[in-house]
Amino acid sequence: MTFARQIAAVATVGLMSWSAAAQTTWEMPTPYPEAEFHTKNIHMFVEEVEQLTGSELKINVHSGQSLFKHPEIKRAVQTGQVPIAEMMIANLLNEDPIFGVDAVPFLATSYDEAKKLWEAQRPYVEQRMEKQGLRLLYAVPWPGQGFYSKKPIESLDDLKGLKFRTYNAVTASMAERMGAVPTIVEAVEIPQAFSAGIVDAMVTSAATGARTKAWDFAKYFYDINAWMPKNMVFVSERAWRQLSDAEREALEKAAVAAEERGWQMSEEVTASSLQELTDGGITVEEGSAELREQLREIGMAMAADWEKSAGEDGAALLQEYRK
Ligand code: PCA
Repeated sequence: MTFARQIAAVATVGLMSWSAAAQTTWEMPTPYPEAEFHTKNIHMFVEEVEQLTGSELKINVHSGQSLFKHPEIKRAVQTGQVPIAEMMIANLLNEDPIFGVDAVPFLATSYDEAKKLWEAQRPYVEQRMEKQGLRLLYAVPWPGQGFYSKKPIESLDDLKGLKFRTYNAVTASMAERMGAVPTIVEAVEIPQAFSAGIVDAMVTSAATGARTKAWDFAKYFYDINAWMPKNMVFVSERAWRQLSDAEREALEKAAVAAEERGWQMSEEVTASSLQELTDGGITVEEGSAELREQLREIGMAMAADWEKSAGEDGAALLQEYRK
């Protein structure tokens, strides 16, 4: 063996041992803060993936919009800037109504109903993601949605003209139908939006109310429990294909576990967050019969609009859900 060949051989062996030990490190953005249960669940998911792959696949979580803003996240995955991310599914409603069925008020208001709705929705979401080079891993719901406000809300009259924090196009449309003035504000920006006087009321869950210390800027929580929107964790198909079979299996296994665990966490966090709100000094109410009736009417109008826009797939999805 010539000296040059020897060097080449050593280099090859070096490369081989390097690639055998090669680690893939993924960066993963989420819009939501570290303290939120969705993010805690993601950390457990990531740990399980690392453990199942013997640390071959590592995922660094970037919470609270620190890497990408919520509206940029899907594109960041599609364009290969990051291989994996979390976002709210219903934020894609403008792209396709199928993504927003879990934001239709009063369609699914318990965990059992939400689960049934997800079983009916899932294949359509997967299929639409697939067409865009994306792969769904798992989805987890937020606790039921309600309204926070500085002043008491007896009926929609009290919401007229109120500057109202919403988080996507569906909630903005709902706020408009209620006579309020919507402004989209991301969860991590809620406290500043209130202290800057940009909003005086908001829609969100007990969980996000507790995480943002809503008692610092609101007095009432109307626990309407009108819908349970979901977050999803998804990967780019291209990044997926670059993984080994073992790594893909690990991701799939950890995703199944994360989905199951996440649904449980969501339910548990509902109760503990309501307690935190009360302890913080928030008055938690179901809302007056008048308010609930008015909201139900708005919900029915929104459901009808959704059905109209969602076409055949929407009808099939609802039929499956109601079976
Ligand atoms: N928290 C998130 C989405 C829904 C929720 O409960 C938010 O308010 O942005």
